[in-house]
Amino acid sequence: MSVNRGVAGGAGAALTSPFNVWKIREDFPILGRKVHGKPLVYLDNAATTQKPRAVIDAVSQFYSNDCANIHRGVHWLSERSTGLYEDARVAVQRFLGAADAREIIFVRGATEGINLVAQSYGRRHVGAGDEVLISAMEHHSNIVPWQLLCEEKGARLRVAPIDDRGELIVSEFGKLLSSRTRIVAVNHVSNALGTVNPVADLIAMAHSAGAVVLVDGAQAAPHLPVNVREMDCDFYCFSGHKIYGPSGVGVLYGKAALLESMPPYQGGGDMIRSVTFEKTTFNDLPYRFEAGTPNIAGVIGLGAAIGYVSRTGLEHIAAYERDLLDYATQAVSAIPGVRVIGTAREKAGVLSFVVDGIHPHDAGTILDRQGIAIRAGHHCAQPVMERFGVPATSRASFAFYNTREEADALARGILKVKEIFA
Ligand code: 7TS
Repeated sequence: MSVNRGVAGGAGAALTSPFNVWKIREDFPILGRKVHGKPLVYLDNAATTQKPRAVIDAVSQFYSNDCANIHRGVHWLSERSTGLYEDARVAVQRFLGAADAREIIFVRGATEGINLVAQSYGRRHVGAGDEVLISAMEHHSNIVPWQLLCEEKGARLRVAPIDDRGELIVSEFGKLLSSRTRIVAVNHVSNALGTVNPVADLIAMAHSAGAVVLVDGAQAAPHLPVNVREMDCDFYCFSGHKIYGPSGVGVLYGKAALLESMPPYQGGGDMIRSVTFEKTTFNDLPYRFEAGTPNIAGVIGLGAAIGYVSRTGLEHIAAYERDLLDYATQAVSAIPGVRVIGTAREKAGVLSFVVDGIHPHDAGTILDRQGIAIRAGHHCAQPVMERFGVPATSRASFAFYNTREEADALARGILKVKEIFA
């Protein structure tokens, strides 16, 4: 008996999945609520995901029972909270397949992870005439930090183009690599198009040119199995709130040797070994990059989220979501006047589209009245919109608690939008 069935319907989705989506939905209290009197159909998961009871309870439990600052107390409670915080680091290390927990830095989110690398590694290693290479499908947070760096250093930002499907043109990417390339920064999955990039190939190419590679995994970590050692990236980042964890917390993975060689990003408590007015020496990894009191409850909640998705298994999640995305894409693209933006062969999670003659904001508003939450806009990827000649798209983005019935509701909702504007 489910309170979180949302849109009523059969077990079509469950039949194609090794796990039971209806059972999973029961773990997410919010999925049972109504919006405008209609069952919530939450399809804005690329913006943020909903939280399972395990995460809500972990955060609540911390504040109810275990709250103390970490790494500094001699008292029992502080040891306890430090233990919970460091357990989460080990959970993330295993989740990413990293060699060492010292390679896991807790940050505010993907955005801060990228800024940390730009400001610490970048300012030390990028000089006048050097180049930073990104792709044309990056989120603004993987564009602007590199622009700031290049401006400061007199370096040049190069951009690898994408084709009409929204796939990176790998040969062009290769041509833009040279001995001047210091850093390559690419997303693993595009938030606006859903494209999955062939990151292992790109990394191998970049390494041959002598560049280090940061992979922005904000839209990948929740949807695909990630192994940073197999991929051989130098840096990988993601946000807690997009992987069913709390907001205000995220992860930067970096190879230990690189992190060891990097100057501090921010100064403050916990990142030092000793301080005098003459000289400060810095702490070991990972603490050197975690100045000040971190988001302790957030980190513990993220650990719970990692545990939750790991129990379900990213392989199962990926397979289920791929089937669901294919199903939704077919249903939506069958509607006359609908154009899907982003038709890469490898996609994850995201269905961006435009409806002829209807602004995405209007479409989004009418869908909202039916309880369907999507995002309309440029998705913080304005260059992608420009590439496809649209000011904005409507974007439905999926999680493993979404169902085929919800995809059907989206398609019906779009028909209603067309009816209203006819
Ligand atoms: N990189 C990608 C690929 C993203 O999709 C996002 C957020 C970020 C970085 C930044 O993440 P943050 O948690 O630090 O803000 N993307 C979106 C989105 O698509 N809709 O809202 C936020």
